[in-house]
Amino acid sequence: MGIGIKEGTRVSIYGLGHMGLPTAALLAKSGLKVLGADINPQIVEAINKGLSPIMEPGLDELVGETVKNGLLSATTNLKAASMDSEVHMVIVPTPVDENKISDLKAVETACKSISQGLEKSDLVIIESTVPPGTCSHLSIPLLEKSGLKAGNDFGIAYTPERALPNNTIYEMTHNPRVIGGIDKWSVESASSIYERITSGKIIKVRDLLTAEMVKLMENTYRDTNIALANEFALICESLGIDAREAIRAANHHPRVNIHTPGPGVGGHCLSIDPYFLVEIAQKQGIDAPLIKVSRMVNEKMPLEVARMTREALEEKGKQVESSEVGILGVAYKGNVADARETPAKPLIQKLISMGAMVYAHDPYVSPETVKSFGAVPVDMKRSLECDCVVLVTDHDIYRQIKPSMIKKGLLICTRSILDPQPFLKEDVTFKGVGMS
Ligand code: SAJ
Repeated sequence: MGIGIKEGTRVSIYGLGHMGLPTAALLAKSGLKVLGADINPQIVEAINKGLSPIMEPGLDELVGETVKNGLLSATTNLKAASMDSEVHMVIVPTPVDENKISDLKAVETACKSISQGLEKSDLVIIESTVPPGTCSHLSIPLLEKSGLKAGNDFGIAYTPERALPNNTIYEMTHNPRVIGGIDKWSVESASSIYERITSGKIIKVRDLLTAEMVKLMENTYRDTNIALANEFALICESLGIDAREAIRAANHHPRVNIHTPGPGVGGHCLSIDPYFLVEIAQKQGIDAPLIKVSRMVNEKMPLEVARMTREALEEKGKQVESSEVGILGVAYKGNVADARETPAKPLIQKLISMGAMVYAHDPYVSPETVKSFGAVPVDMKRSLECDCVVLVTDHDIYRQIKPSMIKKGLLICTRSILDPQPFLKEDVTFKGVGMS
């Protein structure tokens, strides 16, 4: 069975989101004919007009160029996409449900559609983050409903996506790729695809299971280390230590890399992926206390910020019940428009439950999303006029905040983007995660 990835090889990509669309556009730019398949007609329509529905630097141009030259197009007909391609890539979201169990419905739908058009010598690549074992226990059985046998008739590889939102194009074209497959042919074929778009090293691991595990280790490593930084911050706050100063000093140690304390961990990845490991550990009869507790520490941070806000208002002789709180930033991290799993949401809801009137500004996130969290969407000036200003997201725009802009003299800064000194000199109360 031999599929040389040659000019004219047709690729279908299931899921045209933050990772799928950049991957599709980059593969089209490399000369492959790419058919994107998504269940959302608005996304498909925008792409076929040469527009990117995703806000990501450089993506609009890439989509426009590749749609114009006919190498990239999109459809809502997943079965047709499968029938019209030799390489099938699954890059769909894999959230967790209310019990923190993986919801793999999108992967199932994509694999069922692919099996309807799968042919001998085709290659299937799964990129979606999944619990280890998903390729073997879910994807392959669904793909084999085509009557073809994985490994004998078609290839399957797993390669986790690692591009950082807001720097996706650069990371996708430079980051190393980890690839595991059902057999050598699958790994080599998948490698020849990614070598077209990344100059990064291709790291081949022994099998699908190992590659699935690598992705979860990466993001769980970060989540647990952020939890450690947050726990340090709470201890430092109780002792009157500036945790950021202590962390900066500690990180001079050649083998120490303490992460940055913050208001909590958001995003579609770090706040979700660790639960996939907890899930598989439980299935294997193994406990995973560190991973679970780290998630609890990070999920508790928005409530700690609400506590800091209440305490700071009380020190000023005000009650949170009758105060206005101005939130700066609701996106899950700086300079992105993504508010998925953002810590701003539980923070806003907690402040409202305490009786505060909550206003929120974010230059990237829609007023509708802000309203859906329960806050009043306002401009930056209005947020800065509130009894207590809480900086939640490290958008660059907030680096220009001056003490005189904090009208009521109280700022809770949960990110390391402002130097406290100028505010303290101007009698602005400056508190924050890790700062007392
Ligand atoms: N955060 C902190 N302190 C830190 C670092 C981050 O509080 O020291 C917060 C951020 O503000 C944000 C959250 O954690 O709310 C996650 O931010 P992130 O930048 O660490 O992660 P993501 O979700 O934007 O992207 C991660 C990346 N994974 C790793 O860095 C190992 C990216 O490479 C992955 O592709 C992505 O998850 C994913 O797709 O899984």
